[in-house]
Amino acid sequence: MKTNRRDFIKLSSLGLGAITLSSPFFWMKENKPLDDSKAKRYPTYCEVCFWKCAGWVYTNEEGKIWKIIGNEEDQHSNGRFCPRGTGGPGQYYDKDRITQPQMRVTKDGVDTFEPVSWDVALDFIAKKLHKIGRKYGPECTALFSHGSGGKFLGTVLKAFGSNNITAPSYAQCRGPREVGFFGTFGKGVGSPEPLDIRDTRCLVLIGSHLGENMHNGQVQELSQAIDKKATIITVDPRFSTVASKSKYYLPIKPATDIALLLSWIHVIIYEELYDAKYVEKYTYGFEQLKEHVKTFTPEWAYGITTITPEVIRKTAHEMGAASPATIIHPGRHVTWYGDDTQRLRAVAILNALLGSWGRKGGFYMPEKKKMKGYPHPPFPVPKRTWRDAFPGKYELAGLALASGICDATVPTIERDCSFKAWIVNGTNLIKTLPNRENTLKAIQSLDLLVVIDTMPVEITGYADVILPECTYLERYDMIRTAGHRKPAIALRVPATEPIGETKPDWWIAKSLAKKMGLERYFADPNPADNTYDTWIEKVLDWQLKKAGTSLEEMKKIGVKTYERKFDDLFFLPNEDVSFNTNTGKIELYSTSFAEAGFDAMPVYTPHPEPPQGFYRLNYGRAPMHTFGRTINNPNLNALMSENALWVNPKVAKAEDIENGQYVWLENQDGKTSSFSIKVRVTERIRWDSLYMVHGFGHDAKKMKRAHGKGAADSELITNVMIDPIMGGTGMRGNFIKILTEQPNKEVQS
Ligand SMILES: Nc1nc2c(c(=O)[nH]1)N[C@H]1C(S)=C(S)[C@@H](COP(=O)(O)OP(=O)(O)OC[C@H]3O[C@@H](n4cnc5c(=O)[nH]c(N)nc54)[C@H](O)[C@@H]3O)O[C@H]1N2
Ligand SMILES: Nc1nc2c(c(=O)[nH]1)N[C@H]1C(S)=C(S)[C@@H](COP(=O)(O)OP(=O)(O)OC[C@H]3O[C@@H](n4cnc5c(=O)[nH]c(N)nc54)[C@H](O)[C@@H]3O)O[C@H]1N2
Ligand code: SF4
Ligand SMILES: [Mo]
Repeated sequence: MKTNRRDFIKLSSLGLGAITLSSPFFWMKENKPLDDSKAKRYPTYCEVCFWKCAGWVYTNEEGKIWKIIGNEEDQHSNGRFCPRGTGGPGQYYDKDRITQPQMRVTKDGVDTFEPVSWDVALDFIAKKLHKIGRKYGPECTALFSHGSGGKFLGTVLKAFGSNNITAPSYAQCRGPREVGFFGTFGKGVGSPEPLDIRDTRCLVLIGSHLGENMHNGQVQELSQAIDKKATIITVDPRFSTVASKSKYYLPIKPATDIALLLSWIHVIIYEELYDAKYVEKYTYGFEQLKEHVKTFTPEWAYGITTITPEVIRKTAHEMGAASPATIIHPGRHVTWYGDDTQRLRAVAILNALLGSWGRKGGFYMPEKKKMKGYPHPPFPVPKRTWRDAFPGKYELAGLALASGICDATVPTIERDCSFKAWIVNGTNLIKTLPNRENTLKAIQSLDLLVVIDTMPVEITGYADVILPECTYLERYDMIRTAGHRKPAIALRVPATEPIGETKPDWWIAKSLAKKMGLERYFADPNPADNTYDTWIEKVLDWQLKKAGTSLEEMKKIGVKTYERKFDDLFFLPNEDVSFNTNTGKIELYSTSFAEAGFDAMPVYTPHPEPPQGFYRLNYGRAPMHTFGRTINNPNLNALMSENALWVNPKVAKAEDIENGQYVWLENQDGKTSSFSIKVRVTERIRWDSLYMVHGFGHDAKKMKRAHGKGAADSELITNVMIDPIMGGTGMRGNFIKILTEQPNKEVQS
């Protein structure tokens, strides 16, 4: 049997996933089968991040999880898991997991959690939701969900009469990108990003720190592109891993990217480096754009960005020479400074000028397999949605805003609809939403907070009811259908029994629906056999049969890849293409933005600079962790147990601090970090910023391995720069100073 260890190390040797696995994880050693041929394998897709790589979970003769590897058929993983995915089963083995439903009770005037049965917990939730529904309307309930199970709970909420369903992956992540690209191409980017990186000849990364951001297929393609000598241009105030692999590294002054992008557009237009035929055939507003960028010369941008005119011109020429096989990467976490939709418009415009949308080595047109949903009665039509809380605002937002629903939960005199109940599934809003004080204020005004999680994370501490979900290794889930070069589906089945009282989301949702009198929305394809616990198998089998396969077949293959319906991965030469915009063209001048009262073409506006003694708070990813969700995973914690504060040597000198010293942080609003963080003195960060990996500094005490380790960026993000176009929460306008003494000693435990 083949393991993926060789491939895993091969990736690492490029330095992109800068991590080595010195010895296999403990369960891989302990649970190795005596006879490998007796091992069983179960198809899954990984839930450690949102790339959702398909793979195989192997169990030994006793049914214990031995290892997890990629599925060779899968376009997301190409048969190889990233370090986080390989260590994913650590989540299953984590002794700190929540294993039983719990309810908040008051004993002797003190709130505490009491273990309860599922029956009691669901009964309480159902009654409370109905009470809230009768009093305020079902629209006053919301579901926050990030991860696979949201679909089932979403059905409960919609059946109840609310469509306030939201994920932080929009307004805290990729929302501005989707709106910026939609305003240009009439189509968002989507996930996985349809980038033909393996065949690109020039890749421009603007803050996308691929290699630390470990989205698997993309990192693999980046390795291929590097091997094929593609030009990599990295723009980042921090010398990221990929910056070290780049031909050009542009250490931009933070918050000035729009100026750089505009001057690149200037050079590409005025030095005629653009794809003239493509621009002529497919785009609208070229002359307006040309006029708009007339004065945005590299000399103008130099004064703003600190990138020299020579480098700006040279890199623009590289992009032009490789066109159309040039990708200006659209990034993913793009909620930086509040003008992010416009920055992403500029990125989209550059791609359009270089003719890379719909072209080999640029953006391909993904195809998705549509699965038929099992029929259910129509959902009631809600009388209100989250949008009613924001009249005339964020109208271009395509999805509900997690931060918006949070804001609208805090009662104000003007607002007649506040949210009264939240169901929070697989998102740790305390560490995820900016401005924690505001999140807590919202939570305090709720009548009901239900949290469904696998771990006792921060948000569980505020819940009225905590429901323990089993991990992805112990459950069935929806079919994964994300689009790719070819349409494909992937199946997840349980590889082992759920531990304790943990249950899968589908079961939780269906059981809650039953308690609420809404079970008809979870109809059984074969009620005669009366087996509640196999409902999901029956539904999946029904769906899969409609898609030309079956549950039985999918258990054997895990992934099924279909041929494309149309040969339209890329535009054909001279093909007539109609875009889903007002003009039917790629809009360099966005008519929809203009109609909505926004700039039709991006403009640069200066952002505040750190005051004396303060530095800009910058944050990002580490290859072996996903946000805060993996910090307590015994495997991944062993690879990195705390984050460090990246400090430029000049700053270290000025602040009189040294490498390895622990410090505390205080932001512009006087908010201090709860825990200390270790200093890492390095030239790899500009002197105007300090950098840390997001996700650390857990204050939840029950997460024993993670508690108190490192500092939390989210605690220090109190200034939120909201994007007026779509409500994204810009989080990089916070300034911090270094404290060598522990602040607020008396309140620390
Ligand atoms: N300060 C700051 N804030 C950020 C970011 C940042 O970099 N810095 N990044 C932003 C971005 S890009 C995003 S996408 C969001 C992500 O935000 P979140 O999705 O909230 O990320 P996590 O903090 O990892 O929370 C995931 C939660 O899901 C739980 N979980 C894991 N597996 C399962 C499961 O199978 N079932 C259930 N029910 N729960 C599970 C974990 O225990 C954890 O509590 O955060 C955004 N917010
Ligand atoms: N290992 C791992 N991989 C992940 C995740 C994870 O948690 N762990 N999360 C996934 C998710 S949901 C997302 S959204 C992505 C996020 O990954 P990306 O989209 O790549 O994230 P960003 O936060 O945009 O990028 C962080 C980089 O931006 C740089 N930066 C900061 N300020 C500026 C600036 O003003 N200008 C420029 N040009 N650069 C700047 C930082 O120095 C850092 O290198 O990662 C995904 N991949
Ligand atoms: S990229 Fe890694 S963590 Fe994310 S789904 Fe794939 S294997 Fe899992
Ligand atoms: Mo994200």
